Amino acid sequence: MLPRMQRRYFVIVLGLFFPAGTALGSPGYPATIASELELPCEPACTLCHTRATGGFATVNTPFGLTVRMDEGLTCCDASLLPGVLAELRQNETDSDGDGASDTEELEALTSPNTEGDVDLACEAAADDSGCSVRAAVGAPRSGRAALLVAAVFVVVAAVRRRRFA
Ligand SMILES: [Ca+2]
Repeated sequence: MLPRMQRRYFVIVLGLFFPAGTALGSPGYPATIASELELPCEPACTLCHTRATGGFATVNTPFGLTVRMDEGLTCCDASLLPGVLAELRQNETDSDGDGASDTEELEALTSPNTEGDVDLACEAAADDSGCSVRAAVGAPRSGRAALLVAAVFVVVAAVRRRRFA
């Protein structure tokens, strides 16, 4: 068990890397949807998220609310998506209420969030991260690495100062 002071520094360091509201994980949600429904591109994060970069607490589009509230899909486990998509297909779920089911719309590359034949925002795969990951690692990786090094120095300095005080 870390002494109280060291625990405090440890929590501070964790906070630097994982600020409040950061969701980790969800790799491959867009890719899984594309592969399960045999789409030629990956749906943009805005299929489920209200922000183009995705992220925690932004799954509030009609389709996002369906998969989150009705199907119980949460962060970070893309292996759940095939079952969710199968259930949406079986139930002919229609999140935007336009008469075309969500899976029909996705397969036709139209948005299940907007009535009518509005094009689905779909993009070539840029990486295999999920929308939550994209938001969580918004800072350049080199910047995060520099932050890690700085944080380690702060903790080491604090522990040494305490030890030799
Ligand atoms: Ca629809």
